[in-house]
Amino acid sequence: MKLATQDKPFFPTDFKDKFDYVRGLGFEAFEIDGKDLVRNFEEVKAASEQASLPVVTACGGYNGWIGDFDEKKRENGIREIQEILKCLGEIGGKGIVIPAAWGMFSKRLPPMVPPRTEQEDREVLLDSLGKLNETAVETDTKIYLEPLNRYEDYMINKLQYAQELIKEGNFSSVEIIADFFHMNIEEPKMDESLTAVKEQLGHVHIADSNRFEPGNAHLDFLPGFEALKQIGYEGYLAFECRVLGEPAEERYAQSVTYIKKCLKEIGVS
Ligand code: LER
Ligand code: MN
Repeated sequence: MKLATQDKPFFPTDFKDKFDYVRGLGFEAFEIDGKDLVRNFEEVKAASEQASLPVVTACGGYNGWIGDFDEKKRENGIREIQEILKCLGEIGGKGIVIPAAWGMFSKRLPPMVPPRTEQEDREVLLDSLGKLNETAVETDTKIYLEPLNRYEDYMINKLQYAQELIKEGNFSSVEIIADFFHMNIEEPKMDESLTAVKEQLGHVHIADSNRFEPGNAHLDFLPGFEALKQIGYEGYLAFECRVLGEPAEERYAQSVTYIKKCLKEIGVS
């Protein structure tokens, strides 16, 4: 398992400096914002090569969700995700992380009742994923479908439901991304849930129980990491978190050390 990070406000802005800095922190790869990749493609490509830091995944950076209520926005989201996939494919990236719809609706917050039926939601998601699966095949990339917790999304909250959608659509290039922050809320036993989706698991996000850097709060990463080891997961653990306290640079470096220690404890380095 290898460590990757998303961008942070305290990283240098210039991509070459950013990637050197990220390497210096002990990461082996970068997860980029989709629009940063599309808008700065040549610069990102050159910097990634020079710093020997692969840009492996994209997350965010497009307008419109694959499960958007607004058809125009959904179409736009699909178009922009396709553009990001083309750029990722050109630099040897693995794929893009996409939830059904982040922050659009929650069944646990008023008004509680979404404007579509469950069956309609399912059809919309299958349609979007079908289109994106084709682009992923063409660009040799993957779509990493992300279950979010009940307050951030209402359509896909659990790994198992993402797995059902992938199987129903028979999508060869859609996989699951498991995010420890969301799993901590939605999965009764993270290790069992991870094991149950081992065939489809393609990517992982890590943060602690409070969405800040791993190691600052009360999430026990070991059972989940042990399950990942047991199922032979060899992909990335991408840090997706804010950083608590100052100086942020030091806190983040301590978090990398903490995760490496957890991996060592289960015999993975
Ligand atoms: C949002 O909480 C999240 O986990 C992101 O990865 C959204 O794609
Ligand atoms: Mn995530």
